[in-house]
Amino acid sequence: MARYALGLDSSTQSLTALMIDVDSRKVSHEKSINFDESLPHYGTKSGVLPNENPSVVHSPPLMWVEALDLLLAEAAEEGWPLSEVEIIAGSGQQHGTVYLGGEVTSVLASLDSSSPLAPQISSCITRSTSPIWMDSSTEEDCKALTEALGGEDAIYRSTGSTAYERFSGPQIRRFAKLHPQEFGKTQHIRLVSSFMASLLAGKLVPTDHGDASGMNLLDLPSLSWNEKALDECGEGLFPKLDEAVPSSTVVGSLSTYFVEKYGLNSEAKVMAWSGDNPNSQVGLGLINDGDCALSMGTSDVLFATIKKLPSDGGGEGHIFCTPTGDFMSLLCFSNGSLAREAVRDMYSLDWKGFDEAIASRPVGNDGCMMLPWFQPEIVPKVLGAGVHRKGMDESDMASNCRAVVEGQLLSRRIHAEGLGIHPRVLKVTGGASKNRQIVRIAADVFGCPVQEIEVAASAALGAALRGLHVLIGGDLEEIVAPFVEITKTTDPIPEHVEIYRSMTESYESFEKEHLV
Ligand code: ADP
Ligand code: XUL
Repeated sequence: MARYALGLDSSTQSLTALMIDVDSRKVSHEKSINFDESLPHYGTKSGVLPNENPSVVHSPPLMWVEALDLLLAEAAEEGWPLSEVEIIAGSGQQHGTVYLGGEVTSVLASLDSSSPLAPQISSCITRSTSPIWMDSSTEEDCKALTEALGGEDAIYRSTGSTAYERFSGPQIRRFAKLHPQEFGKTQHIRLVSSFMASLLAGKLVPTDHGDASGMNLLDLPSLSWNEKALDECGEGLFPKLDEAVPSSTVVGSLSTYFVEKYGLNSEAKVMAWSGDNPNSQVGLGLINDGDCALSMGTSDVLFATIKKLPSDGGGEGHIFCTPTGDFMSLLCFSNGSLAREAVRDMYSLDWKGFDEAIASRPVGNDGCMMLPWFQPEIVPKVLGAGVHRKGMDESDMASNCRAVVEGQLLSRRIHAEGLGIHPRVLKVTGGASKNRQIVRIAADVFGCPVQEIEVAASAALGAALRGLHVLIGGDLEEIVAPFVEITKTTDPIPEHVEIYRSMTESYESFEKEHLV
């Protein structure tokens, strides 16, 4: 009989399932359902509910519940060997919160497999919609929390991030202040990850350290809740949250609901779920200290595994606990592909034309530079969009094409180094990692080899790999390696590295000049 590890990923727009065959160590099955398309009755667009206030971004938690039923029903119908699944782990979009009444304990313990899941859970939900990571309505709450913890530096040192609007602590505070009655009825709060894991286990299960680090509530040095932060975000918050646990914790066995309904294995273990970024740390194979990846999608995200909490960091980016029991730094740059596209489109180019324009200019662009803040930037914090140029103007097509890419990558390196990240090798993924010029400049700016990697669903894969590791034990790096395919390596060219090193200081000053 074969054995399988199942990884699920409840993301903003979809729910994905991915199975690994334990013996062949290969991905055997994978499928996704898109919320808007498959569950149109919730009225979401790209997984979120329309709202006239653009800073309020919520999703219906029952949609995530129904998606779980639907995905497993489709997998069973397609003949997935669900009875041979030995472990289930998962991943959730980070920061989103689900609010539950006291009856959830008995409801979860007695789920009826002859009826659908969502209506059974519905009576337990005390806040009908869940704020998610795209919500930015909690500016006031962030200020109050920062003050309560003793300022920006103090909150960063304790929770790994300064107060962010989308983080769960400020979100909980806003709910407690605006809707004290509903908050009073709420006896349990879970993140998307721990809510979904609770459905599978048929009981409330704790949030893992990885996802709990996206709340501004967990004290990372001690891995326990920061009591001052809890007090500030809502009365009696501790029992509502429960203690957070290491991501490798097996939190229970599978609820009979899923065994009876979909023929899943009654012996299957349920692991703590984690956030999508901590799961991707495993799915991208960033296991060792300093392992680093740059994902160049809509935004550019730089992840690095670190064994020790940085003593300093200037409050930029986030530090999250990882499933491997280490930490990761995450820097999110909002001006990623959209900024590159904006420059490309300014000159009506396609990507080929954009590359030719870059190639026509010398490395270092003769000192021409751009701060490509086409929209507000997260790192460094720039609230008002604005593009700044040095040594060139907008009419110079080729210089602008080279300057946007060089500027972005210099900025990635400067801010990564600010967090103590000096990659030996940089893995790149995402749409823009297919671009030869961008990859060449990345290798020369970072002064290290750049490896292009092919991973489809890194969060679901990371979850399944966490499960596999618990099943078979051994060295995680060895287990993960065959799943992360390196398609090409680009080595740095020493003369180019030198040029970028000598440009760094002037780029940094240029950036500082325009930060208020
Ligand atoms: P996401 O996961 O955020 O949707 P993807 O990783 O799929 O993003 O990447 C999509 C982005 O990749 C697009 O916005 C596009 O600008 C960029 N992209 C695609 N091909 C190229 C290319 N040849 N050169 C540079 N950027 C590219
Ligand atoms: C990370 C973040 C996003 C969500 C998206 O801090 O907000 O990456 O996790 O799923």
